[in-house]
Amino acid sequence: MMKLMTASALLFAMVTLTTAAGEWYLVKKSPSCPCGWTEYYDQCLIYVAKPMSWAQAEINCQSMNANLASVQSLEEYQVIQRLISDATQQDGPAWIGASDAIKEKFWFWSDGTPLKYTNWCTGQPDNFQGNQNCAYVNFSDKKCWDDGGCEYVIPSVCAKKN
Ligand SMILES: [Ca+2]
Ligand SMILES: [Ca+2]
Repeated sequence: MMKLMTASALLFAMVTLTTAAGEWYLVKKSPSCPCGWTEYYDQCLIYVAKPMSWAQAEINCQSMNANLASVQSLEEYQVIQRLISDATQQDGPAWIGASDAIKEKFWFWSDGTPLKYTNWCTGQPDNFQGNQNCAYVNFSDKKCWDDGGCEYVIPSVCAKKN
């Protein structure tokens, strides 16, 4: 009797695993992001026009199951810049997820990943007046990154896994 139960439990487990794998396959194959989001590899990106402080912007992203965007390559930065220019016909500033607010010069992304790729403007991040801990894009004519005061109120870009 015990052996029979064990065998049927095993069979049940196998069926469950197969179903789970099938569902996972369906999820992975799903190509589309929610309405209004732009697909980029396994991510969905969105430009948020409403001006907010960096922390407000991050919490707003989190309310959509996202974080402020963590930019991992020049290509991804260019996608984000295009998102901004498509939405606004301008190349204005927007928060991304990099911050050194926890410890000066220790930059990381709000989604928990380390900063590898960066596009800082020359001389940035400079922590101007000892109080610049949050990264935004499209600074200066070069449209590169600057560290600004986290209380600046500007648009933002969120990203989440697709
Ligand atoms: Ca700083
Ligand atoms: Ca700066």
